Amino acid sequence: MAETRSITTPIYYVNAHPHIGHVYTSTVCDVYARFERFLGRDVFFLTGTDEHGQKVETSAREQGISPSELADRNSAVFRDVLDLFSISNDDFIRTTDAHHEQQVQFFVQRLIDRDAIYLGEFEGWYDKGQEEYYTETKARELEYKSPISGQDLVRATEQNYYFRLSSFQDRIEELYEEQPDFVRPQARRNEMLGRLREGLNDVPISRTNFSWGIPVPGNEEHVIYVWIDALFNYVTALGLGLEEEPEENRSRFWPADYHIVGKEILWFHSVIWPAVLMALDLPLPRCIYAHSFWISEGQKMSKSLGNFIDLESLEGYCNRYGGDALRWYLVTQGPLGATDADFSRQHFHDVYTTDLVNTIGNCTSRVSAMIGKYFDGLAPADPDPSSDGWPESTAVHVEACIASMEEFDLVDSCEQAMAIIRRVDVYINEKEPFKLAKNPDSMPEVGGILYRCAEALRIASCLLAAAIPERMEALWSSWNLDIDPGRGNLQASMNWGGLAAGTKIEKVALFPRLELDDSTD
Ligand code: ME8
Repeated sequence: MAETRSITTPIYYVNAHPHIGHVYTSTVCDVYARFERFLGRDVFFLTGTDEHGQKVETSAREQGISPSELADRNSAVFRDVLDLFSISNDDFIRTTDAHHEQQVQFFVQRLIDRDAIYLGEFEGWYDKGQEEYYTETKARELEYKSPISGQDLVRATEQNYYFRLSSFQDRIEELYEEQPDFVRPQARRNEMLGRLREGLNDVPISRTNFSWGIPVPGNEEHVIYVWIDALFNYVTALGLGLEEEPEENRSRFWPADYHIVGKEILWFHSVIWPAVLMALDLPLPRCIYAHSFWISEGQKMSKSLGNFIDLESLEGYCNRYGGDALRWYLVTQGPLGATDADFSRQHFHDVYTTDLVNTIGNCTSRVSAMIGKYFDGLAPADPDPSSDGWPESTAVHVEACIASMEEFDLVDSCEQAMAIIRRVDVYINEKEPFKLAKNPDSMPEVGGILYRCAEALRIASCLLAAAIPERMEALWSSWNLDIDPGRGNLQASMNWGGLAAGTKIEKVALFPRLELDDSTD
């Protein structure tokens, strides 16, 4: 049986339009999922939409439609985005899916039965936009304003169902202690630890001031807090909590390997969610990875500054540079670490030119042109395959590339593949096959050099296929390589010598050189 890997994005709110943030998180998950599938793993990649809550109810009212109409309409927009950006998710969950609603009620009932949820009175500082309560300490720190919308926090009292988060203090601290990689990156883990040490309070998990949500079982005046509803998507999509055996058994994908989220929703994922799972005796995910934010042209994105990277501007980049160029920029330059990343038109253009045009594009076209010129476009034989340590040095990068991907270090994983390509460039410059080819006696040597270059590029292309799938497929087709990530044989494809002598190597121009154009958005 193949090993499983499962990865999730947050499920996105349907009351806003998709933008770079959503495309980013979905793309990094997609790269991992594609790579792991190519490695032959049994992968489950989940994304979806978060459709309940007061904000959706209010927006729908303002637009004169029902909340479910609004949810249908905007959830479809998010689904279309996945196609547009070649996201290969295995499922798309909607929190309005009937099965999800039933399963959430099942879990909440179980939590009530176990006394992990109780009915009580609550007073606190409420962020209307985020539908989130803050403690006095936190509210004071925020100067009683929403960190997201800037609106005043309001004092609110409610009779609510509460989750006994306070009783999980020790277990959550132990979890952080025993699994230092439970929250990544490290700086975010430290932040969560700091907050944990302030002490955990019980959290309200129901609302009575609106109705667009899943009713609390047995007390329909209360709807389940949108965050609890939403977090459960990770297990309801896998069929957990269903009374009947689902058609497709996906329980093997729990616990998830990675929940990839933005830093603003880490607390829910790294403290509340594990406590809920503990209360249900369900296994915990392996890692909650919280990336930072994209800012734009040096500033926080905002509609009023005109630097908001919405779908339209992303499509502009795709149309001009190609979808893979956008993926490459997001993955290699994005905010996977603890600091925000700046999306700038100039930087995008520079990265495109340096990595894709000058490195991958130039090297592949150089090698195919020389094979065209000196060997009639047929891959030459290598008279001395072990020459210059190619099989070994490539294997080192392959291994490191795979190991980094497993650790969700996408930047290093891509870098390992790029290192192979850069070595090919250096090798050509050193060996100067174009000079050797002037002497007919040197042709076997030239053949060996070019074979090694093409073979190293073939291997690098397999490693890069998860990040830039469309262009790597174009390369495979020009070079008549029978590579199909769907066969899950990345390891085997990596063996040195996979390129057969005599293979037709056609010329390729993978990434056109472009001028910086101000009209991308
Ligand atoms: O929070 N840079 O949904 P949401 C990078 N429904 N990523 C960004 C970003 C930015 N500037 N802005 C947003 C919700 N994101 C809840 C989640 S999960 C059980 C419920 C990404 O539509 C990032 O992944 O506001 C962030 O966590 C997510 O979009 C928030 O999406």
